[in-house]
Amino acid sequence: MKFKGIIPALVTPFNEDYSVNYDSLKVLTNRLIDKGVDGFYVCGSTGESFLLEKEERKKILESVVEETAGRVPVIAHVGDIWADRAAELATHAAKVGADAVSAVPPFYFKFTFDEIAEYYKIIQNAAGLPLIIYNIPVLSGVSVTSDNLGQIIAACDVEGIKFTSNDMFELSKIRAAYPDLCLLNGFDEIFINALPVGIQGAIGSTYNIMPEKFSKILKAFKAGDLESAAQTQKQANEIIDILIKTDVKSGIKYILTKAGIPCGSCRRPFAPLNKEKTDLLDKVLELL
Ligand code: MN9
Repeated sequence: MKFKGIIPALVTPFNEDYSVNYDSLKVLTNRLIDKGVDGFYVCGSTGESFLLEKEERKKILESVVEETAGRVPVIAHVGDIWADRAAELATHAAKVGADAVSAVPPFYFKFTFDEIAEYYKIIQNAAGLPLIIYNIPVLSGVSVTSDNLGQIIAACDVEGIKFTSNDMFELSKIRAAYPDLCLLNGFDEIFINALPVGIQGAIGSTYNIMPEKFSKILKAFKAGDLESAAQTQKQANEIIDILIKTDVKSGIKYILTKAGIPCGSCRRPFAPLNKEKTDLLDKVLELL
């Protein structure tokens, strides 16, 4: 399988005026490749997709594809509430050389699953690339399950699913029902719990700052050294626990900025970090 291992959901670095900082994006891309990541997920939740202009989403993708230069696969998140905008982004992703497209289900209007299946078909037809469904019920309000996934699979060719949910029972049901599907875990804090279910890898935000910890967990798990895998996950989770208290994306941007890659703040209405939160994050800097 082409999509496997540790795949950072890239943050979108901003300048002080909230414009996209492409210089930082390039430095981050290279730094993560040097750290051994297995791919990139661009303009997802962590990348603040829905706080970006369509043209910015295109340019960010182009920048990552160009800088990556084929060293690892690039997955473009093209999801949108409007199928035609998602299709435009999907066509663009294929044109500029992304390796796959991914999309959250259309949200807000409580679309039927027939409509959701049609949406994925539209995206796939527009891209002609492998399609990875992005299941993140906590944010999208839509749950892709082993039951309704069949409807999407009947409508189009699904390569995989990014499964961002703590429901490991559901994940195992999807694994059992679709043995050939590429399963990518979404919540970094339960990476170790998803491994025995049979995932191929994981897409997550904290791999922007500590991908090596997760590569280590994966390696230890494959070698049968569960104790070491659990130990490393525990260390990572101490950090994630703090990040969740500060808003994960904002916290990661602060840490990257401290590490010499200016990332700015998340776009409004996300609030800039206050002193209480930066104090907490300074602790993370010591733990990393
Ligand atoms: O892409 C990320 N989920 C969200 C997946 O951004 C909502 C995760 O990496 C989480 O940020 C992380 C912390 O809960 O696991």
